[in-house]
Amino acid sequence: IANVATRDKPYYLSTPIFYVNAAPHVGHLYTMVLADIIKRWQILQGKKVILSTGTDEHGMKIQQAAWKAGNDPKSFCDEGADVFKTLAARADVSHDHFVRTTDANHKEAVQYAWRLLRDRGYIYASKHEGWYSVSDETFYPQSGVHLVLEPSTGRKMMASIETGKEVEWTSETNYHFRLSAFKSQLLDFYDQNPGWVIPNTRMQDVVQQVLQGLEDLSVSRPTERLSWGIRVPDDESQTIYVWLDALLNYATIIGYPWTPGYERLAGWPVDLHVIGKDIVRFHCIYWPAFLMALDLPLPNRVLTTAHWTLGRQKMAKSTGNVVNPFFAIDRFGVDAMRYYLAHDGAITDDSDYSNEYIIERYKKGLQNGLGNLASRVLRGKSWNVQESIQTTRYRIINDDPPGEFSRKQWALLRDLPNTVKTHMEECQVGQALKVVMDAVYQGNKYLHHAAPWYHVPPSPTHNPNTHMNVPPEFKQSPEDAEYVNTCIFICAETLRLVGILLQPYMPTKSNQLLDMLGVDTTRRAFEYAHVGADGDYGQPNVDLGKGHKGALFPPLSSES
Ligand code: ME8
Repeated sequence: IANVATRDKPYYLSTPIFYVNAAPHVGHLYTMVLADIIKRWQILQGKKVILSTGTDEHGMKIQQAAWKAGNDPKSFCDEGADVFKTLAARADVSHDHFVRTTDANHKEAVQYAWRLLRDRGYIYASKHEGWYSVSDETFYPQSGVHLVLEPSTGRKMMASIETGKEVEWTSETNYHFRLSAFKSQLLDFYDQNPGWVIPNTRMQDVVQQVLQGLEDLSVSRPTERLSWGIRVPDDESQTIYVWLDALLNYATIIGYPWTPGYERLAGWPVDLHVIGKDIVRFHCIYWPAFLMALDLPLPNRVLTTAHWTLGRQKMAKSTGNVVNPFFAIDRFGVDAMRYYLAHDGAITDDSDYSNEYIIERYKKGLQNGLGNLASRVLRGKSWNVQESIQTTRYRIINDDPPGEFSRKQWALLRDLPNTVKTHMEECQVGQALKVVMDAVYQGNKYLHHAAPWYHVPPSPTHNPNTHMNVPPEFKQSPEDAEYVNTCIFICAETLRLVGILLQPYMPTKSNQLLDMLGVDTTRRAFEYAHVGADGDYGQPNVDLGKGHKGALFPPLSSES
């Protein structure tokens, strides 16, 4: 164990596990992609990382959806889980584990946890009475219901004020978890970890909710009402509440219950949960309370994201207001979609999804931004760059390059990796991307203003329009050569740094770019994302002439 304890704990991050009652939409894709970007970022930092995702397969909703589809629940879930797995593969989401709550080891581990909670006195049986809605699968307080007339029949009935669904007075015995006992322990924890929930506004909401008081939580349902789930150990008449079952996935997928002393090696505790803002209460109040009761260390952080809307309405499978993620990937390409989702998907405020925005981002950022800079530097026939590279190659310059424009771009590049790192440490994935893209936009401006083509002798193959001011008898002075070298160096370094930093976002395109630059595959980690870090003075490892010359981001074929 001594040996195990000193080994590094892998960085462990998770997505929620998704309900299989309907097909995935772009909101699910966003969560997966965001988690994958963070995973790849941590790998870039040299960490060992575990990413888990999966499907949430028990409960009334799934049971009913299966019946509706004329399928038995297990086959229905098998098909649903496959669709989410396929989506992860199509989106280049590099998960290490895919948990299914119907997996035998998950079910056994949940029952183990239940027994532990029960034996420690955190679970007790009690009678529960209240207004229950079968379709919402929840109890409502007296203040949450009212008398209405059923629209079709005029029959008087009690219904939920919130959802309009019929409720019935129900009395049942089920098990409760002593959530109320954890109020002060939770508040102490939030107090000691003020940055636990990102963003801070949601952290404050959580604290407020707990301050207002916690009621014990019903954690089982009568099996006659909910049979598609994990049975309560030693009481077949009760089935475990889906959220207790589901939250435990984060532990069961990495081998809970662990041999004491081995949990760190397995990855526990979770470093980061990535979730949508719709499930904050479950992850930030119930989950830490369950873990405290189980005596397990709490997750280090929870990143809660805003939602994607379509026509300003939340994208949700229950309403059918959704975008099919497979179609979107087919149309725009996986890296372009990852780029768009990371760029426009917000943490705090909701984002409205639109194909027009995707096309706009593609044109501005990828085609005219990054793709254009790459082709100007790597295929710079118009300004003779190939000839220049062959004659001067480029040398790594000292950190005081000549000329105002060069100095400005140089300073930008010098700050770039640390600025990106600062944002990523706060899980501001979109902000970090915008900083990288700004380096690209500035790179293009820099090249335009620095205009190295005026310092290169015209060649028979050159485009005369770009050499209008260069007379045929132009002789390149050593200063001209140095100037051109500086420009090529700074632009190539812009591309190299950007290529490294974009790997988490666009794994394929960024590596294609790094191939085009001739950057060795062993020199693509974050430690190389510094100006001049790849090679010694005068001997760059970047080989601009090496890679293939196709356009990195060809025009989108369907722009209408
Ligand atoms: O809640 N925009 O599963 P779920 C952005 N099984 N993200 C969205 C989104 C949207 N419009 N809609 C969904 C569940 N998501 C439970 C979780 S975890 C132990 C159990 C994302 O299929 C977002 O991350 O309803 C949200 O939290 C998740 O999908 C919910 O997926």
